[in-house]
Amino acid sequence: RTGGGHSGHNIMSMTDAALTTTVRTVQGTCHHDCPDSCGWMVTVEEVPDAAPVAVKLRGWSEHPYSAGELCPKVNRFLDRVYSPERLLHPLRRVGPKGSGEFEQITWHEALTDISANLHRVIDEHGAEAVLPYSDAGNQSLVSLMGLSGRFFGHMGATKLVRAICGVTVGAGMSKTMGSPRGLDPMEHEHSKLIILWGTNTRLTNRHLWPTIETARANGARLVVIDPIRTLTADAVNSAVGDQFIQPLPGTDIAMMLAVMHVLIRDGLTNDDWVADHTLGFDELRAAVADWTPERAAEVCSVDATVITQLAHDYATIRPAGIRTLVGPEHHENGAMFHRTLACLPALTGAWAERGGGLSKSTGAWTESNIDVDAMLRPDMEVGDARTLNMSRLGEILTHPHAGETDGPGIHAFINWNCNPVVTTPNAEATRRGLLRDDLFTVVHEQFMTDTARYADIVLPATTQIEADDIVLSWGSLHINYNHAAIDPPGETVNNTELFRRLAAAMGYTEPALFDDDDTIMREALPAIDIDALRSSGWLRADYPDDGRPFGDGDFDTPTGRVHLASDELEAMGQPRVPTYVAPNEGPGGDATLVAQFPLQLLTPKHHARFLNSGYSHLPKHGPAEGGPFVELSAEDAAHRQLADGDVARVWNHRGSIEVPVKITERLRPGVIAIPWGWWSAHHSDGKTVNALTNDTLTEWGGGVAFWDTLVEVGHPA
Ligand SMILES: Nc1nc2c(c(=O)[nH]1)N[C@H]1C(S)=C(S)[C@@H](COP(=O)(O)OP(=O)(O)OC[C@H]3O[C@@H](n4cnc5c(=O)[nH]c(N)nc54)[C@H](O)[C@@H]3O)O[C@H]1N2
Ligand SMILES: Nc1nc2c(c(=O)[nH]1)N[C@H]1C(S)=C(S)[C@@H](COP(=O)(O)OP(=O)(O)OC[C@H]3O[C@@H](n4cnc5c(=O)[nH]c(N)nc54)[C@H](O)[C@@H]3O)O[C@H]1N2
Ligand code: SF4
Ligand SMILES: [Mo]
Repeated sequence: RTGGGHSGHNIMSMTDAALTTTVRTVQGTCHHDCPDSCGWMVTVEEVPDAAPVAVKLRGWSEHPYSAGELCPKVNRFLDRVYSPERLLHPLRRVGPKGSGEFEQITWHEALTDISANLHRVIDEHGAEAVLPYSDAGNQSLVSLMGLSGRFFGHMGATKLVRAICGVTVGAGMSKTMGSPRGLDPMEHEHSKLIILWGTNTRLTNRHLWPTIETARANGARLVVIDPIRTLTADAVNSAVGDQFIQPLPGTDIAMMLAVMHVLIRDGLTNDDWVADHTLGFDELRAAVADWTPERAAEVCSVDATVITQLAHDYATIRPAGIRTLVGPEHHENGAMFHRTLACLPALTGAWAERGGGLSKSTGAWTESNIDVDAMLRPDMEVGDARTLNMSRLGEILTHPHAGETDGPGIHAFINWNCNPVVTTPNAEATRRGLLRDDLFTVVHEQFMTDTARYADIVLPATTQIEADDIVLSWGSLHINYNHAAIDPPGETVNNTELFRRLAAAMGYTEPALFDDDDTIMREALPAIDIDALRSSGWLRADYPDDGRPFGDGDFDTPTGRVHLASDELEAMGQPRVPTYVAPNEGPGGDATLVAQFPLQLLTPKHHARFLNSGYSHLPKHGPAEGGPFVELSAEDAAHRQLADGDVARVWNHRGSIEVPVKITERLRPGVIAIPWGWWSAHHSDGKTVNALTNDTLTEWGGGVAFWDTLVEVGHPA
């Protein structure tokens, strides 16, 4: 299925005979690392002899998912495009690292400097001393996966594990179901019970909310499970039987084990379905035998009666759909969270009914269209370069061997498409690393971010309305086109042009390093008619017509069954069956740490006007949200003689920051929260929340435990 034959370039009107202003609308798609991938329409005005100007950017009413609505961040996207703060030219550092003092240089000077430094580093330390570092700042296909893999593979640079977001969800779920394929979230329209388990839909995935509301209008009940009483939890209406359940962070697996205990104990499992489509039921039954609701209650701090009721509701209100997204993977046991969650629909046979099952990222459906090898060209890699995990950046940059490897330390850091000083855990270690005199740093950015301030060379990047691309959604089944609406301003280039220029400067000659964007799209999506996509604006990835991805009970594991017990996990040294292991940095974890730092810190996405770290610096975004603060319960505040508005110090063994206090009823005692996304300049002491967060990796899947962070709070010294 495709869109309504909408042309990307409609001449709308010709006005004013004297000036001949041409007005046209250009269809595009939001590139942000957000599940919604909204369609938009840009209005562009042209007068002769001047560059076209985008005058309006609004939701595209014909987009099947976003249906004409954007969000408080992107409604003001043109302020971002035309911001006076926008980087438009290459810059060279003239002050100390981090000072933000730069001079403008030409592209030729920048490329000469970069290639000289890269050749020097490679000669002195080997190519693995070069660390490419990027994420999904622009998650469009060409921007995200374009030529960078080929360029650094050909160089033999260290390879980056890009698993800070979402990968662990899939890794966990795959161990149970054989792949990360789940329910299309729009199928929740057919659910009669919807459990939002660790996702803040109304904030982070707002275009799914109408689907949830439709289901509720048809009588569906809503359960929200989150350690924070979020905006989404505020939608719970207990008068109609909705429920908000507030476990301690990192403890949900215990609750899931107790839910399974009750399902089995009270005869609520679908025994025929379990017999036909699962493997290891007896082992699972033994594993949950001791997990009474009373035992789980002690771990999660949720009443045993609530857990028992949840199990009964889950089995009896049907179809029952569980929705999760990324939040819960950010724990030391993050992969096991999703592996265990995926066992629940198997015990009740929820997959058999339309609207039943488990939805998460839809990436596995949309991205299955990508020919990854054609795009990344692993055949062009030289040597057998090591891989390093992006979430360990602080350790990598400060360690003489870049961490637990015997390879070289990092001497060149090439960063684009992300802002790690603000977004990676244990950020002060990253900052210390970036201050090293023997590290050469290049940042390709739209703005002078906290990370760019540490660069030796800053290169200017385009925005989404300045280059064609394709956006494969991870929140719906849509694959969307993005037409460039205006020319790249100043000397900005998109991510692929950056690597074409770098390849030429390095003296590389392999033709595949110079493919144009159109060629890359066609190579990457061989089964998709790119020309048709260009004119329709969107198409929908293949998905079963009856809405039930596993309606016939045939799963993606080698056995075709749901693995309640897993040989594969055992071979990895992990528990065969769902098991609760308390996070080291959490209640029930390291007793010394708990005694020193008794509070659990969450640092969530919180502000409607922010998208990760990308908007807090803009005048209509940051100031309108006030500023950073620490939220804590009245009980925790009183215990520390802190009152609303006081400046508090929040600290642990990694760092310390100062923020104003906000007393809240959204959090239970023992749990505090600081919103994330603010930059150093917004904090009085020049640090951000990630100065405090835990960079321990998840047990498998390569994710990171941001949200197992213990702290203490008090008055500043
Ligand atoms: N407005 C806005 N929207 C965004 C973003 C943004 O910055 N701003 N960022 C985008 C990105 S990159 C992503 S990945 C998505 C993420 O989308 P979500 O996964 O929905 O959002 P998160 O805030 O990461 O986490 C969701 C919830 O998980 C909860 N949580 C944390 N630990 C636990 C736990 O142990 N158990 C349970 N049950 N819940 C837990 C948090 O309190 C939070 O409310 O949002 C995207 N959308
Ligand atoms: N404490 C805490 N930390 C977190 C999280 C949390 O919830 N709490 N969430 C984590 C999650 S889920 C994620 S996904 C990460 C996000 O971490 P990042 O990916 O670092 O976050 P963004 O703010 O989305 O960074 C996007 C940057 O890319 C730039 N950019 C946009 N488009 C382009 C382009 O086309 N080219 C180039 N070169 N640059 C471009 C933007 O200007 C912006 O500065 O943060 C993680 N960090
Ligand atoms: S940030 Fe998300 S909600 Fe906002 S326009 Fe982009 S895709 Fe839509
Ligand atoms: Mo993310």
